[in-house]
Amino acid sequence: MIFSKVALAAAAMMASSTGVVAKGTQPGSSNRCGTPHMTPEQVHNYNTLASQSMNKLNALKANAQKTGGSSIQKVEIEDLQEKEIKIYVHVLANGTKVEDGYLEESQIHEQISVLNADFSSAKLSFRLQNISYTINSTWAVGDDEEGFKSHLRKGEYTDLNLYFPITLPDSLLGYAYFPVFLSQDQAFNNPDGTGQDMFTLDGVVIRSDTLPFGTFAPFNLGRTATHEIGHWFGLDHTFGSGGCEGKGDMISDTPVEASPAYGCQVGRDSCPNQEGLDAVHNFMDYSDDDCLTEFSPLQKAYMHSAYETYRQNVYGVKK
Ligand SMILES: *[C@@H]1O[C@H](CO)[C@@H](O)[C@H](O)[C@H]1NC(C)=O
Ligand SMILES: *[C@@H]1O[C@H](CO)[C@@H](O)[C@H](O)[C@H]1NC(C)=O
Ligand SMILES: *[C@@H]1O[C@H](CO)[C@@H](O)[C@H](O)[C@H]1NC(C)=O
Ligand SMILES: [Ca+2]
Ligand SMILES: [Ca+2]
Ligand SMILES: [Zn+2]
Repeated sequence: MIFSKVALAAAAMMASSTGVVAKGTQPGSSNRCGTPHMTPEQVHNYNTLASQSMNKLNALKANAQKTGGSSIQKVEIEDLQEKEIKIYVHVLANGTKVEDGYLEESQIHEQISVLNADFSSAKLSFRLQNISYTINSTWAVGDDEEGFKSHLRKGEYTDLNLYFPITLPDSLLGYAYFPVFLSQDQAFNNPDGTGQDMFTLDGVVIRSDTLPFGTFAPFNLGRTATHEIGHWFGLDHTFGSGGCEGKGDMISDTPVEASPAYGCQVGRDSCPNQEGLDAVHNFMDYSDDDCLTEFSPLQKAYMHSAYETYRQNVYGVKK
């Protein structure tokens, strides 16, 4: 497996229609997310990028302290250049009734509002470009991923496509793809026109009942989208690939966490020998929607770096 799919699962192992299997989940356990492990190459690239973001942030902090002015929080915000991301929404329904997954536009606007609120402190905002509605009983249950994406994907690699089927295979809540060096990966992975087209697959797929006012409590406040879009911006889970040793999520201001936190376990300390309590309120953990409230300063800086590096500098690929 070259490319990992980032998946948010209610339970069980997942195998997507493209044959990508996310590892790290245990069958039968209640896992909010069927996490991929990044490929060794991705870990290397992402780790380098995270160090660069951190150095930049530290330099700014040092400078701010010298000039005696702003607080760390303020510097971090001031440093980031506001980015507006275009969103294309694709509703995959089984008919034209609400119970067929034919979402009301107001519910989609509410989801975009949640995203704008959750990402505002990161200086990232979202603008809804268009909504498409497709009635297809296969796509409405999240099957034939390559089929619906090759029909529906819009915009450039800088733009975010959100697909809302009624449900997903294997009890998934959603999944996304980490950004990649697009032209490089296509050349590598697709030498004779076979393999995955990472431009087409790029985007986020989410069960539509996880949207605000959806029925999938306690995951119905729209935070599945926030979490998955965090992956789309290159963030790993706060617990990385698990355990108290190793690189974790490669983000130095999130405490090392041994395993996902569920519910809202405030005060949890899964790695007592490592500094800090688990970041159970972090959008990149697995807590219930109403417990997820924040990104860390370095995660915010990192999302900008990854977006600039992977999404705004695509050479030789124009679709
Ligand atoms: C889709 O609609 C058909 C009837 O039109 C129905 O038999 C089927 O159960 C529906 N599927 C879902 C997932 O709602
Ligand atoms: C919006 O999407 C619909 C459905 O796919 C399409 O017919 C329409 O042309 C799109 N409009 C814009 C402005 O992209
Ligand atoms: C509906 O999905 C099927 C199966 O993926 C696909 O073959 C078909 O073209 C789709 N229909 C439409 C109208 O897009
Ligand atoms: Ca960390
Ligand atoms: Ca700890
Ligand atoms: Zn995830």
